[in-house]
Amino acid sequence: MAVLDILEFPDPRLRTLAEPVGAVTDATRVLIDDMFDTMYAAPGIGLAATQVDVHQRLLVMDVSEDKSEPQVFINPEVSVLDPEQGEYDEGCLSVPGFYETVSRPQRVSVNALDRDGKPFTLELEGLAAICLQHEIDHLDGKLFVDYLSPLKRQRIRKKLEKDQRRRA
Ligand code: QAP
Ligand code: CO
Repeated sequence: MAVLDILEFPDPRLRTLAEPVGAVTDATRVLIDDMFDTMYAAPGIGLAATQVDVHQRLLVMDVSEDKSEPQVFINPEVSVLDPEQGEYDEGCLSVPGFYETVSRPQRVSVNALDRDGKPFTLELEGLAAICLQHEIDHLDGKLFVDYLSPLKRQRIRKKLEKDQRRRA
C-alpha cells in the first residue's frame, strides 16, 4: 500500500506515450493497488499510470457515489457507440484546482484486460464514459487542457508553475 507522487502540468513526462502492458504480473497488481491508494487519497475518480510516471497502458477509476466500485482497465481500446457529444466540467489530479468544460462522446464501448489479465468488454455512458476517455488521453500523452483555448491553457500553466515554484 502506497500513495504515489502525481505529476503536474506542465511536466513534460505527462506527454509520454505509454506502452502496452506485455503481461499482467504481481508487479502490475502492486502498481494497481498503489494507484487506487493514490486516487482515493487525493480524492479522485480516475488515475492513469502516466500520472504517476509509469508509462504503461493502465488506468484505474471509481465513479460511484460511495467509492465502492473500483475499476481497472489494462491496454484499453475504446470505440464510440454514439457520436453525440456531451459537455462535462472536467478536472484532473495533474491540473489541481481547475475545472473546465470539455465535450466528448457520451456512449463508448471498451475492450481491456482485468487485474488477472483476462479480457472483458464493457459499455459505458455518462461520467464513466467521460472519465475513461479522459484517462485514456493520459496514456496518449494528452491532457484535458489541450481541448481549451491557448489563452486558458496558458493561464492555467502560469498559475501551476507559480504554485510549483512556491513549493520547491
Ligand atoms: C478525471 O479527475 C475526470 O483539481 C479524474 O484539486 C474528472 O479525479 C474526468 C481532483 C472529472 C471527468 C470529470 C481535481 C482532486 C480530482 C482537482 C479527478 C483537485 C483535487 C480529479
Ligand atoms: Co487527468
